Amino acid sequence: MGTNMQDEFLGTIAPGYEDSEEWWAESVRPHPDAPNVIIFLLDDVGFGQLSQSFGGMVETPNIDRLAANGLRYNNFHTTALCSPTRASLMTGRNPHTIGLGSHSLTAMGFPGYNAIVPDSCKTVANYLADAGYLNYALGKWDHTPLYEISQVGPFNRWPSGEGFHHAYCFMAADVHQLIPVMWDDHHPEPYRESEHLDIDLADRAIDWITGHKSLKPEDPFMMLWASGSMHSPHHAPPEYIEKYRGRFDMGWDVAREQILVRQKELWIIPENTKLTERIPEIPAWDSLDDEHQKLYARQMEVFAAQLDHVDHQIGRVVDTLERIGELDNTLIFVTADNGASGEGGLAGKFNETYVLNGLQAPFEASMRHYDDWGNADTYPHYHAGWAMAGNTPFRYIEQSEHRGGQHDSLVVHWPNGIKAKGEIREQYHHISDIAPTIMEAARAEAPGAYHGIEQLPFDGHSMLYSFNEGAAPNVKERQYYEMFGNRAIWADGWKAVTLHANRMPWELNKRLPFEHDEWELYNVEDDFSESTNIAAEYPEKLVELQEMFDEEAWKYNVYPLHDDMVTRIAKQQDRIFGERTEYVYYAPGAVRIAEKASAPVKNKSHNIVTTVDLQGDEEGVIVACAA
Ligand SMILES: [Ca+2]
Repeated sequence: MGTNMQDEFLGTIAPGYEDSEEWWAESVRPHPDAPNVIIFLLDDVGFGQLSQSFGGMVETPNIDRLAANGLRYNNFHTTALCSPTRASLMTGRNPHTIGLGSHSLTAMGFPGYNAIVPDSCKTVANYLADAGYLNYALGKWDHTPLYEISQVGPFNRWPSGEGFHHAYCFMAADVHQLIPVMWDDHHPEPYRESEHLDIDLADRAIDWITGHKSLKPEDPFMMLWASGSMHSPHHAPPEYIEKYRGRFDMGWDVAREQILVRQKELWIIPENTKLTERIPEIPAWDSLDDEHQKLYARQMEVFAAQLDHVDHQIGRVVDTLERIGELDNTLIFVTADNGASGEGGLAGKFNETYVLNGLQAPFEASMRHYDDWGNADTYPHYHAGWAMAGNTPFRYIEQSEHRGGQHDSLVVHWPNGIKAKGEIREQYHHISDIAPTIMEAARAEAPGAYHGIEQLPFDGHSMLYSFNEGAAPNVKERQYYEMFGNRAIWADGWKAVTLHANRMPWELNKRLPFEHDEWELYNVEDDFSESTNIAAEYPEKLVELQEMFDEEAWKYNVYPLHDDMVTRIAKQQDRIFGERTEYVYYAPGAVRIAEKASAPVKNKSHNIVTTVDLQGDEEGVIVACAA
């Protein structure tokens, strides 16, 4: 790490050793007070779900313990989707600045959307590596273009290219938690069964942390611990599922009311916060018959079980830090990448891949999996009604730029750097603010140039000022948002927002001209939940904010807007393979070739030819195509 260049040799060299003088470059050392850093990043977890310390209904004693001994930020925002949030988290820039305005799956050949993070925007891990940190990535890594995910890379956009020295990851939006498909650094791990991937991730984190502090006790590390929980598939050990049996029979409407009460009791939301109206597309719980209520309650029981379980795994890592005396010197963040996900649609799904094909799973098909919901034979997602409840008190869900999609809970724990215990912070912050915060905590400067390439400054602002100054005013002045045409701008306590085409996340094919979108206006200073649209009362304010959005959109590569997601996905593959029509795969090396890196066979005629050398009694699949 960080050794100086040999061409600065300051000793002397003569033909003989006796007349020469040795000289050693000094290694770059981290600041003696630089903390370890761990980001526990959960997936698709709503503001009202992350922990009981934010009013959630699931037992999360370990996250609660960190909250009680640290800070809770109640005005923290993400990008409303996995890929952009994760890239913004790593780089400290707005997602469109770095080509990740949307998911890398839906990339387009424009600077805001090409899914190619420019070399002028290296990550906090890159910078910390040069400042003497060792960096570890675990779990979900979801912003590498899928066609670059194979043994032959390129690896610039893998964890290794983004500054992580070791990685044990699944390079996708989600993974089977019980039969995980993992990459061990650049190597595909053989298929295997797991008791639960979150256990493996905690085990690996504990191995790495204890090894690191045994071998280099003085050197800090940074770890991204990005569980696939609570993204679909919802998988949990049976004893955890059993624990939650019957706890959600009240349904999502009553759940929202109960969460709201707890949030107010905890002072997590202002006393005058109004519960937003139920999303009209989602049925009232009381309108459902017993059979539907039974299945949908079960879906939430499994979700709760998995959240409880991942909290336990976070606790194992935290306990290890405590055991080796590193907990006080570790800056810990716990948050999620976006609000709760409604991609389960209006029935939930025993198999998530329905949604990827724009389909709803028939209720009867899901009901057949009632007993095994959450085990290895299912790949389930819950009804969008539970996502709505998870985002209490906000409106809408993941992908929307209303607060339901992008307002997330954040816990920060760092006894050496934060005096307060259990306090709430209300300053407005964004996922791009975490990287600058880490740099400031590490007492490291973001470099003007990285390995000879000039760096753009962070778009984000460090949050460190607020650690010990609870009443400090906002340092952010404005923040734009855009996701699949959903747009918003926050500035000085106001927010203008539009849900493009009124599209729900389970409606993949819905399109509409952008000029038809209706913008709403909220005074979020007084109306925390965005419950009362006051666009008609303040038309000039709305225009002012729309113009500000336009200004930010040009500044940060948000244009052009394009809402045809199906075509965007398909064009990616056409572009990658061009005119190539023949693909030959050789045994034994051609393994783990992901769909986007393999021969494109969808929507086109094709032949598959294979040579099978049979010995006699073999059985098995020769070719399979899973939808
Ligand atoms: Ca997500």
